[in-house]
Amino acid sequence: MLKYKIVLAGSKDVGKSSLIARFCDNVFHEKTMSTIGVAFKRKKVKVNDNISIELHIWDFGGEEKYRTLFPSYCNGASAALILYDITDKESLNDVKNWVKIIDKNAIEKVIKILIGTKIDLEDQRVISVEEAKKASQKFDCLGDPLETSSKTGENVEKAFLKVSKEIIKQNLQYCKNCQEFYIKNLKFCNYCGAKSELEPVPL
Ligand SMILES: Nc1nc2c(ncn2[C@@H]2O[C@H](COP(=O)(O)OP(=O)(O)OP(=O)(O)O)[C@@H](O)[C@H]2O)c(=O)[nH]1
Ligand SMILES: [Mg+2]
Repeated sequence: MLKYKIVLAGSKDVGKSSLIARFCDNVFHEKTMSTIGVAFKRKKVKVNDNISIELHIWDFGGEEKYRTLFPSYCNGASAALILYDITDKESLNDVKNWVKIIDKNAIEKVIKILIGTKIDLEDQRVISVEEAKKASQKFDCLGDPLETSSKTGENVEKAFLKVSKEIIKQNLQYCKNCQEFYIKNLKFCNYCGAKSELEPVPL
């Protein structure tokens, strides 16, 4: 099983740990403990009938005092989910700080995806979809931001599926000869030995 590291970033209380808890364990808690330092979870994602990957998900405490830990963990990450809370203006302003750290510390290009949280609190929304779209473009994140709710579960699976598909697109190729998936920079399929033709993975 191919394993990929992803990191979750974003201000304190945006809902990083809650998003992971909903995705990995299908639970939600109204009261949570702030993440102290770093936390880690694994989860298998079935992208389609032929391909599954294992995500190694790193969760960071959003409090200022833990930010010094974040740069070294960006190393080797295939993707970063950067979260903002649709009810908290400051959390979108903070996105630029996370992006700066990610871009500076990643050895290879990291896929960045902007994720809005807490859409069940629509009546308290202060960040418009348009505003978030602009931020996503400005910070070179993938596509439009996805808005989620860890409370209802809305779009949570979709967010991790989006990141998984993009990881596969960027890292794997498809062998027409034996229908296996293998690492992109290889010149020959490491299952059947056929010459690579740079076939994108059919997703
Ligand atoms: N209504 C609602 N509340 C949410 C949602 N996601 C998280 N929360 C609440 O927001 C608070 C903070 O959530 P956490 O997941 O602990 O936030 P965090 O980003 O991990 O915070 P730190 O670890 O301190 O950086 C908790 O009270 C959660 O219940 C959501 O989708 N909807
Ligand atoms: Mg947390």
